[in-house]
Amino acid sequence: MLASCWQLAAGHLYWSMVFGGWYYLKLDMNKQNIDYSLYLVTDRGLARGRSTLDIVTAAVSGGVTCVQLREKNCPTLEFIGQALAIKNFLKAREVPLIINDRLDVALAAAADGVHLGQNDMPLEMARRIAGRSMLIGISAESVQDAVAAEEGGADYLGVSPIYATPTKSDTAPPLGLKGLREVRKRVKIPLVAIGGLNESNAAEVIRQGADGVAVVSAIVAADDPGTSAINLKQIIDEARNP
Ligand code: TZP
Ligand code: MG
Repeated sequence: MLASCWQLAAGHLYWSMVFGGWYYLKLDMNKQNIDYSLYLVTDRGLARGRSTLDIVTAAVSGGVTCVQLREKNCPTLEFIGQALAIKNFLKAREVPLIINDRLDVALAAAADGVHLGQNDMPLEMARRIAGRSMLIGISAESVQDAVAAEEGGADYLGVSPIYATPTKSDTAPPLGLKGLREVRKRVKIPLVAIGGLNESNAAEVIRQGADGVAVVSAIVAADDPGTSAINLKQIIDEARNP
């Protein structure tokens, strides 16, 4: 009797370990399959009266592979409402939604990830709250930021700013291509370059080792965000596969 109880417990433990291992592997595989190549960051102030969902719709049909919803002055309820509507649109297209700054909003809207800056919630706390399956992206403004974020378990980096940009003025000094190359040498996790990027310089940041190009104004403020996304995607794809 005692022996069979023991066998039952051992069997249970065995299957929990097999299933648990498979589950964690699956989570990691999902996270490793993210395509960061053309990463859109929204900004309603630059959208020239067009809705964020309209911009996202055009941008995704043009080839945007990842969307970050960035709302700096928006009541929480409205932020969650936007996130849910955009998540609903992106889900069917298998494009991940990442929420800027607000882990609570990301969790409430079942977004795929959260993007945190150096003055936002610390990575370790965010990971504890968010769990393993949520993507956590960290803004790195130096090699030190990048190395610390990788060691702390970030899933990807936003390396910023590459060039000075009127879209965000409270940034560290621009890293330039040299700074980007240095970060690339020191970390293995995916990195997207951001700050002053557009059709004229997107190929260069890919050639310097970025996995993706993140843009705000080059798509959000464009006359035709869809065409802008098509052009950027083509430039990036060509630079990735020369
Ligand atoms: N983070 C670093 S630079 C930046 C952000 C959100 C703004 C980039 O905007 P743009 O218009 O693509 O230069
Ligand atoms: Mg932030």
